[in-house]
Amino acid sequence: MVRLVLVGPPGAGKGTQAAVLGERLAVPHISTGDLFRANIGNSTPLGQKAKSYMDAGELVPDEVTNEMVRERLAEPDAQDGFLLDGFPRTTPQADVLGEILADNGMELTAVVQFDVPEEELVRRMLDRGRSDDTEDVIRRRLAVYHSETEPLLDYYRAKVVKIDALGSVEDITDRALDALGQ
Ligand code: B4P
Repeated sequence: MVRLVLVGPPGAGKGTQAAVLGERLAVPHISTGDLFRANIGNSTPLGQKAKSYMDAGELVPDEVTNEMVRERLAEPDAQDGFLLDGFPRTTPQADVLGEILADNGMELTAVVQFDVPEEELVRRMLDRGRSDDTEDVIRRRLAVYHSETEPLLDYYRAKVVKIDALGSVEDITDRALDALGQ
């Protein structure tokens, strides 16, 4: 049973790997980006709040994000492990995750850091072509990653497992499983 957090810049392939790793490790893949996009697709109040931030390459405010994750982690399938993809993205979010885990007597197994050069990130996102993958928005998301999310690598330093996330999807999965001893 594992409780993992994936951290990496936008376009690093967190969502791609999380889908595979979740299956291989038999834990639910919980993606805040996917949860927001599902809410936007269903025009829920939460989706309406998230949309303008995502379109601008900004983070959705912590109070909205934290509550959504708190509810998702309370569901039965998350009690025996999970893989968090895209959360936490700020140190206040990491504090909230710490509280949720402590309240339930849980601990993180590891934080997997995806290492990819910036020019490759931009190339992948432009190829992906999601609505928030325009050049200006990508630049803003990268800047937000450096200022808001990168500090998590220091916050979690004892738990960080860094993997080279360049190469085929299969090779990266193998590297991640190896690094995690799975
Ligand atoms: P996310 O949905 O988390 O998206 P991402 O970081 O851009 O992408 P990811 O790293 O998952 O890359 P992917 O696998 O798709 O976030 C979107 C937005 O949601 C944020 O900007 C923010 O506004 C909001 N949000 C989410 N979480 C939040 C939070 N906690 N707090 C506040 N706001 C939050 O891969 C990228 C592309 O590369 C794909 O096309 C893929 O096919 C390709 N690819 C993958 N692996 C590859 C490989 N090995 N080689 C070549 N291409 C590869």
